[in-house]
Amino acid sequence: MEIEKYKIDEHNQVQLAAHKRAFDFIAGEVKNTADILDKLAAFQVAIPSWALGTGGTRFGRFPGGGEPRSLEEKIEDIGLLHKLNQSSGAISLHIPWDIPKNASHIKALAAQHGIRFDAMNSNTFQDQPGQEHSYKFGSLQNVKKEVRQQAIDHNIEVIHYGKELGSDSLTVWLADGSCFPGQLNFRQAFQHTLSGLEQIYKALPDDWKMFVEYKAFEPNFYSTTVGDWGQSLLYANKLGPKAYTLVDLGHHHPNVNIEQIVSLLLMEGKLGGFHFNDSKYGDDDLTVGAIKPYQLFLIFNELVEGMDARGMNHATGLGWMIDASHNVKDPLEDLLQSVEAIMLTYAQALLVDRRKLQEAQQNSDVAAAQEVLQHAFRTDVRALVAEARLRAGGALSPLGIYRAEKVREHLIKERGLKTVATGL
Ligand code: PSV
Ligand code: MN
Repeated sequence: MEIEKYKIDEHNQVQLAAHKRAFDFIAGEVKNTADILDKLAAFQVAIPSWALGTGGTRFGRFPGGGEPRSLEEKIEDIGLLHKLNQSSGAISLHIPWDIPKNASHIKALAAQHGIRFDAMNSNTFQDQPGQEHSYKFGSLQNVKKEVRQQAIDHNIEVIHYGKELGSDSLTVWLADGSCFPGQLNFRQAFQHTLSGLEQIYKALPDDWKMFVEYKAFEPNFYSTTVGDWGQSLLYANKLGPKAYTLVDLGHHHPNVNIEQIVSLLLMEGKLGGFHFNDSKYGDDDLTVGAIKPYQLFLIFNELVEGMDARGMNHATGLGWMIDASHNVKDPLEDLLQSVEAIMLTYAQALLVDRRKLQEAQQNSDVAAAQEVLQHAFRTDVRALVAEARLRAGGALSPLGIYRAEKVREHLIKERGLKTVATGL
């Protein structure tokens, strides 16, 4: 479904006066408004192709209808999100859920919507129909050479699809690990995995990056072969300069200090990709910022500080992606909320008075340091983010238009109530 630009303008018109009042106020408060608006406009978050359908749990799935039936329809959905918020100009594909049968057609369609191809994701955590060897006991770590080879070949095939689409990175997330003590020889599992990753790394084009994503647990519940940032960094360091660690917010044990991890990985030049979501207990796939907005702010604060220290471009220096798909919301509404939460938190991180913070740190003035951070976190930046969207041609209230224009109802009419998108 398409929302014409004039419709967006009409909706914006109704809210313009109130928005202007709020924007003038914040612009008067903030020193570097123009710079912040430019940075917000440049910042794009990739939407994963598997988040456009309703996610499920192992107990059930309750699809809301109108889900995209093909890769083309997924791109159309992201096109709609991007048109409204002007910050979702990228898609991250999962193979084999989204094999592009006609790459040039898919590429042209994405370009039409202003969407580029972000990291490609391989999948060796499920068995596909007709697949020769099972991944039940792992993929790259598997004790059987033929299983390992199959997983290597699959990743190389994913690179091939990515090259056709103009992507420049591969994310490898392995579900490999063990469920019971004694099931695995940890060193052998590590060595097998490393040698598989080395084969994949060799097939990587020169200008590509490889992201090694870690996860504390699930689907394995005793050990995970790439279980934390230390293990991921170990692989990335051994692989070489094109290999990086990827941080997914949902992949840590409770209360881990993720902002410190991010800071040190950036210092080492080894943070490559980032997956946004939120959680209360584990890998809960909840909307970004829905549970722990202050933690997200502290992480963003380190991202901005660490990237600036290395002279990195915020928009292009890391692969930014949402990685969530929950089972009770309209997925497109959920994604609009997630992107909004990311943009708000990024804006707050840009507000942090770095000079004052550094001064407080050098003086070990703990209270002053806290004041600096919480001042930025408690600033209402909604009008700043809305202004950046408005200037880029987007909507003052993306979710408001989505509802007013009854997008889901239209999608159900167009695609049917019983459609099920590929993905989890
Ligand atoms: C695994 O939990 C993960 O975070 C990886 O990024 C996967 O590619 C994605 O979720 C979807 O399964
Ligand atoms: Mn992830």
